[in-house]
Amino acid sequence: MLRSAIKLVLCGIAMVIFPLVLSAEESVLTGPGPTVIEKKSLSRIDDYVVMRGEKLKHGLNNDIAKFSLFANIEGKFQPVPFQIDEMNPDGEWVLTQVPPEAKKSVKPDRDDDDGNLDGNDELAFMVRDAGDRVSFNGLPAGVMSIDEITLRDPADNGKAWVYLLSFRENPPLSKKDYVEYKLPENQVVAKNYVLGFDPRMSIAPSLVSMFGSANIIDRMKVRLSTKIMGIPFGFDESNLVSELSLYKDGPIRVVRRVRSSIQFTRIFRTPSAAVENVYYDNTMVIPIRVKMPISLKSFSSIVSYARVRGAVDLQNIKGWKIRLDTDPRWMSVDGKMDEVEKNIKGEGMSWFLISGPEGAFMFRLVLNRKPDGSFQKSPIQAHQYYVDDDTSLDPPEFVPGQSPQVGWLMENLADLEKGTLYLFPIMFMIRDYKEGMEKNYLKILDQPVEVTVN
Ligand SMILES: [Ca+2]
Ligand SMILES: [Ca+2]
Ligand SMILES: [Ca+2]
Ligand SMILES: [Ca+2]
Repeated sequence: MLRSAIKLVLCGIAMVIFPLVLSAEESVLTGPGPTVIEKKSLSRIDDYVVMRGEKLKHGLNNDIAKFSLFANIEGKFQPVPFQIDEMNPDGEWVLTQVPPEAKKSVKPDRDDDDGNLDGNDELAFMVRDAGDRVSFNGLPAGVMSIDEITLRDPADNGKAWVYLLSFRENPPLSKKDYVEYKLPENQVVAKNYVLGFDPRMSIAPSLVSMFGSANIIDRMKVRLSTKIMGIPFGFDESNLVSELSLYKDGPIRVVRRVRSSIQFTRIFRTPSAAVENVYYDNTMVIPIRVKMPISLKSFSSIVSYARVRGAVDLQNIKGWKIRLDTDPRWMSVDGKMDEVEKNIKGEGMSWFLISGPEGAFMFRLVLNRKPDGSFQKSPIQAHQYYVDDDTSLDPPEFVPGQSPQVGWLMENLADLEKGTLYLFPIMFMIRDYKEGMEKNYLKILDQPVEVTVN
């Protein structure tokens, strides 16, 4: 008797509380309702979009925890995945997550405003999540500010919109998460790929699986050869001592920082430098900034030449094919060099594409622009490195042979001037690849979606 009375009371309380909880969220969405004033016409789906806070008209300097991004999709104004990443006053990423092995040695980064959206902080989202343009008759309940973000494709004038809303409290958020950083496995798990890192070489992946394929990578190879005062001298990626530092795992991207130094001899090691890798659901970006403290050119009597090979040594892709942007012919991966492969034209190569049954992997190297897209003058000349030969050893390597190895030889490093040089390796994992689809991925950098804010 007593037990059923308690049950009844509990049910009653639950029935009162549940609608309250639900309506707290719902009221936001059903406020003085948005009405569609222009349908989405943007057809791009592969791009990530990154916008600096300084563009905002209304939400600048609000608490990041109070924001949500909305879009009108299929007749519903709803939260979509996004993230806001802080940058400190020096323009460095503010990374807030500490891997277990670094708990003792590193502290989470903080921005100088400690959690507000300021001018150099970045809003990131995927272009496919944008929707129709809507109008508001006044602010929806609980919303403190609205920034209307218009996306425009400069190629065909297609348009779409997202809305950055800041709330008094408890912003409703999308539950979608496109990419995840799994510790302790040390793997980035994204929609189109899985990347894993070997603790012996945490700067570069030792596992790359696309759309569920076997591991296609042996290792990344970075091999420098130079002559200093007439004496040949070199190092390879095994001279890099790297350790995972901080990271940030959001719904749109994972940012992972690795600190590396070069161990030249048993005793001599350079100071460590940080490199961040950025992972989206279909794209990886490694924005590299090289600060040259001196002009190598003025030391040409000491450093007579310097060349670096940056390439991926692959495995498990027999039967796949490869092409370079500088030559329309496809090369066959079969462990042997044929006439096409021996005579392939790769002068000035800026990307290559590896295509197999699971999809395609496109690797692009940008040498002539700064992170903001503006032009950068660089003395570096790049051309192809390509060897498809199971019997051609290239130690140090985990899997003997080059099956195949493809990438760049970068020349004229001895002509580098004093100053900052930007390098921009970017990789795309293309689902259901058909010839020509790479054009959509080239547009991400070459004709970026324009972003304006009202
Ligand atoms: Ca900032
Ligand atoms: Ca900030
Ligand atoms: Ca071949
Ligand atoms: Ca190998």
